[in-house]
Amino acid sequence: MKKILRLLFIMTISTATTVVYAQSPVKVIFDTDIDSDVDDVGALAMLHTFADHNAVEILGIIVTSEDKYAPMCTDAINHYFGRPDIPIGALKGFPLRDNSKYTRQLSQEFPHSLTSYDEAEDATALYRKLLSSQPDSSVVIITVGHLTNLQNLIESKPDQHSKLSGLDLIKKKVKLWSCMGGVYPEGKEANFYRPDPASTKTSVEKWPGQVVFAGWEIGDKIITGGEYLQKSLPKESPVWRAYQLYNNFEGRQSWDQASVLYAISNSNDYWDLNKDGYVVVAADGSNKWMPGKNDKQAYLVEKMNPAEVAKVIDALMTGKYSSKF
Ligand SMILES: [Ca+2]
Repeated sequence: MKKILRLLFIMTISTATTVVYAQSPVKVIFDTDIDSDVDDVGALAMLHTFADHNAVEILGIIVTSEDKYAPMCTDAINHYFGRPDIPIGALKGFPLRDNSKYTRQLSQEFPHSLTSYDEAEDATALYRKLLSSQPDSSVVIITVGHLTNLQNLIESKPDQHSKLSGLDLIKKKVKLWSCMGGVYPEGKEANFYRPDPASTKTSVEKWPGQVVFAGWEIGDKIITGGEYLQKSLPKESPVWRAYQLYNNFEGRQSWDQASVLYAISNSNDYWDLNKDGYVVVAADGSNKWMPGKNDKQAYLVEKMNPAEVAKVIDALMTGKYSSKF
């Protein structure tokens, strides 16, 4: 009933104002290297806030990480936000490590269902299952880590979920790839070069649809997760706990949250888009924007003062929502 009232409220607002969400939620697959930095946790918290207000449907989460606790940490956050059934996929078949500042603790301190990394679904199979079950041109993929799993999707073959190749499945089902990666107009950024630069080259060069890059320089100026978050969230929140463990609320850059905000918000107030050109990725994962004709790629250009964007992101990370986002 609450959900219906919210929907009616949003629909009522939508007739009176111009900046509103589409009435149906954005269908999101979130591909994250949740382990090394804490902005992945902030980005996931934002998605749950959007989902609470029918602006997002989280179809699934792809964990692109070598951290043995990353899938359980993700599951714990989903449980906290009341979405314990979100499917989680992970890359399989390589040695795992344990050096995150927060994933082990979150998976030990907060309830979740997954009991091990291996229990997570195979990332490529999950990508294919999720995409094949959705309406055409309806899915937004947000990547905020390296691109190994996206490359595997692109190169995937027909399977029990779909007769289409990975590339054809993307062409049919995905309407936008929002990618936190690279530096614009040029530079070298971790999601692109570490640990799998070849996957960046493949993903960027073969991606058949629209992609918008949120470069390092965008999130780098947006500091969130400081005192405001510390005071706004209960200590029982895994988001609060992750930021405490990461740097005790000193504040942190918001690379990943920028990519989420761009993908979900209908507002043009935050950033401009540079659509004039395309990105070239070198073998070492460094990148350069080349002027020229390309109607599929764009990158975010600063528009609103980053301190103001930070307030918006901090609010969304702590569960506050208004239709103006
Ligand atoms: Ca990340």
